[in-house]
Amino acid sequence: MATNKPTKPIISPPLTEGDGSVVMERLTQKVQPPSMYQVVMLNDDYTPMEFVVVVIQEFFGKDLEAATQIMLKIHLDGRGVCGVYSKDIAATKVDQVMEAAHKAGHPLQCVSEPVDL
Ligand code: TYC
Repeated sequence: MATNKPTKPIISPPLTEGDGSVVMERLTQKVQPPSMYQVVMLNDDYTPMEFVVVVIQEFFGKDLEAATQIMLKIHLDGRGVCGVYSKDIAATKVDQVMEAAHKAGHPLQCVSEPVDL
């Protein structure tokens, strides 16, 4: 992991004073929001446009029009974001797309990457 983000408050051990009294020190730290990952699909010269559109509809919950726009963006720019998820869900989406592409005999590639905040 690139950053070390504490997510829980830290409570230091009690400090005992000379007179027997006890001082508790609470060091609060901000809880970070969960990091999010974008699923990026990559262009290639062989996967049919229709297959990409169906995959985007099926695994990213887009309608035909939105899926077509995303596919065309990938075709023109080389890559495009299909959705943003928690790390685990993004990894599952990548696996699902790669498996569907492999089964259909297409070289379609898909990756997940952290969204920079
Ligand atoms: N470039 C492909 C073609 O011309 C279509 C394509 C679009 C492939 C998006 C992959 O992620 C992709 N058939």
